[in-house]
Amino acid sequence: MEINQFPDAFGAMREQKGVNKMEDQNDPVLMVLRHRDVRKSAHNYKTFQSAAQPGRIVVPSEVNIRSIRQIPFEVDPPTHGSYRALLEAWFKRPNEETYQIALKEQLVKAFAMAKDLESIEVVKELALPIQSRALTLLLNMPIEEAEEWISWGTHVFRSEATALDDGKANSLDDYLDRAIEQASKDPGDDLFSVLLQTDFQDRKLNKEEIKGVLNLTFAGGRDTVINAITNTIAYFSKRPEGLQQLRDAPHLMGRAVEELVRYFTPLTHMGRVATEDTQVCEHAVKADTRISLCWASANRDPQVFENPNEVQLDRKVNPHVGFGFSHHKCLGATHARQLLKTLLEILVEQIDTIEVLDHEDKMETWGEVKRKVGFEKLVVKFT
Ligand code: EMZ
Repeated sequence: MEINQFPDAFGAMREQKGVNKMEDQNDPVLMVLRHRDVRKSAHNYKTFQSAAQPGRIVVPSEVNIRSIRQIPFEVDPPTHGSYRALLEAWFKRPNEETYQIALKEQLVKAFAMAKDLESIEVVKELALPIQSRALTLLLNMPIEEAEEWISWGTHVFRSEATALDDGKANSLDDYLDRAIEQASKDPGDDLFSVLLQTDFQDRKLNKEEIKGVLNLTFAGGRDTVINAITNTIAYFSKRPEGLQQLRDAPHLMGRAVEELVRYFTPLTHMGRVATEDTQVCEHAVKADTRISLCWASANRDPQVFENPNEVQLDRKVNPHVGFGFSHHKCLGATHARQLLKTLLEILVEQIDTIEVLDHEDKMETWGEVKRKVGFEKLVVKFT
């Protein structure tokens, strides 16, 4: 497989059946594959709920390693909307100029370091530190705080040894307890302190809720952002003309970000639990069983996207679902978009060539389907 290619793993199934049946820890999942069905089911929160047992809508399910309910992710309307309203302004801060300047400074530094090296392993030595340091901006914490987060590796619940690592889940939990304790003793202007002072339905947010928001903030945008950064670098290593296109027409940056998110779809799918016997795309779904909304498949649906397997950096009409759809659209999307835009700016302004020296694909298995989602490792030399 060419390094810059991320094949449409679901093509045949999407066309023939519209669904992919898979097993996850003895709890089956019916993956919904067509753009139209994915959007319809995402919108229908009454039949396909998010507020199930904490961890169950994630595939692979996290019910055995996490008891904290991630907020607002695992809450349904109308309460979902009330939580979201509390958080929205904070998560839109990446639109502010000061935020963008600070983010750019971080990336300039990271790439200056990378260019000085004979070679660098992008996943762990570049994308992970970029993701974690950028998160200090989103949380409004000192940049040094990122060192501990970097030490957790690319996923907070998964490790090389196991797909569901309760040791890691516990470390995150301990960290959140410590940080909340610290913020209540000595409040600052970070997200922990702000949440401790936030009113919700005529009371303060409680500790469970604050942990729920922060657990999601640490877990949700981690491997996804790391894959997006790594994949972008891999992609342009073989497509220098793409960078030239952006150099010549910098106004295309925004569209390019959307197109890369569509093409890579760093989060393959997200589950829902059926609240009643129902059906999707003529397939029966029993109450209390799971479906998943397969963003990766929907984003390659030829009914919606012309030449879906081609990256068109200037793609105009792009109703991708890479950040989800409807009520549960990604809260971190403003941050993620800004991060990817800044990455493209740096590649355009400061990098002439990206030479790949070694790589190993990161493959996911969903029933009979195997999907390349990113890289286990990607060793490159920048000039
Ligand atoms: C959950 C999920 C959220 C889950 C939008 O995605 O991301 C996964 O990486 C985490 O493991 O807990 O936060």
